[in-house]
Amino acid sequence: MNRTLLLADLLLVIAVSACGAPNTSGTEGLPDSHVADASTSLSVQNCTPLTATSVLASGNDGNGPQNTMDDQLGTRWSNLGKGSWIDYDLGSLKSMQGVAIAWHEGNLRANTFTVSVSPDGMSYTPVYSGTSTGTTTAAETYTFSALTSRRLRITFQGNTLNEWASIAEARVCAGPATASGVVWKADFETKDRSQWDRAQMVSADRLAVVTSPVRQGSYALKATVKQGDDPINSSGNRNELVKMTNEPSGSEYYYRWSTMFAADFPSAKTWQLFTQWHHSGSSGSPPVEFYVYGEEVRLNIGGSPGVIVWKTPLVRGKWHDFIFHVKWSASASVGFVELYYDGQLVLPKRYIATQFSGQVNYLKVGLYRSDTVAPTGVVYHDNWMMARGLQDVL
Ligand SMILES: [Ca+2]
Ligand SMILES: [Ca+2]
Repeated sequence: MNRTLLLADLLLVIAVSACGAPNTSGTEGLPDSHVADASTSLSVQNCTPLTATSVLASGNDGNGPQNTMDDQLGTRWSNLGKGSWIDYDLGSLKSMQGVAIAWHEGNLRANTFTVSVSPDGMSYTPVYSGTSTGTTTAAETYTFSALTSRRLRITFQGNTLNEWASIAEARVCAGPATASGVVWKADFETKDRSQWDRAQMVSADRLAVVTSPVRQGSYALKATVKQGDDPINSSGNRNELVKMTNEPSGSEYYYRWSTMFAADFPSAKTWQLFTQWHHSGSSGSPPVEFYVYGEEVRLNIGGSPGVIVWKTPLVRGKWHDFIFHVKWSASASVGFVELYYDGQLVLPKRYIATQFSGQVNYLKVGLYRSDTVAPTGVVYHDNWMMARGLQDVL
């Protein structure tokens, strides 16, 4: 009797193990007849697969994450535990709109999971959550709204049989080709201000094209403001270049530029704008303002009072790279802003009104500040570009 029970126990253990029961060590089960033949290769439907340049996972049981990129359904990545993740790097920003996943033993258990994406490996945005059908070992395609990003992470939240995260193959699915094209460039390599529509300056030395420092090429802009500089008989002191961008309502653009604040840039508890999109009307604060206040760099959207959507400590004496993505609209549910600063996504897409109703905007770059600031202010600008696609400004 004892012997029979022992044998039954042993058989149970083998059976459970073969189906991939949870255990606290070792690998997930054994290869068995449920699994696709090792020679079965991946095919995906409703997905144009992108090739990842590398893959990482939160851990593995000896079945490493590379096994999800070998085209073979008989090899897999496995890791025990809810919260296990696998993360594909596409090597650069790409348009994507889904992920195809062939789950190990996907015909025996339904897997609950989430998908998130990241442009930089630091900030992740969830884009999908759901459960596999549990009816097939073939790849299933899960779609989300098209977006541009670099990394895609699948996070396992459990399945109907156990807590093994096991994926035979996975591919990020390409999104539709995104708009591209450079609309305008102002890198000062013409050695003058001719890439801009006009200048508001008290004298030519206030908006000088210089050979040092430069961020790109051989020339950059040095903008200087001294107390009392008021070339347009308006509020504040300024010397600014103007580009009549006149972005239509509903349009979407990427802007790239680099700015350096001089080592002696004034510290003042008031506004010192270095880039602004001014509304076509003449009065009131502009809808988009990049400015220094005290020892902070800030981005304010919506005029006065508006909303400070981003700020960072002011760092003088080095170039800072901006990539600013905007959908222009007077509607807070349509317009948005997104900002990369020094190569990092610092402001994920935030919906907000970026125009005033019935008005368009134009770009002003240089230095415009409160007339209460006494010390001379110097700021450098270079490498301006306005384009339709993120790939254009990278
Ligand atoms: Ca595989
Ligand atoms: Ca340049």
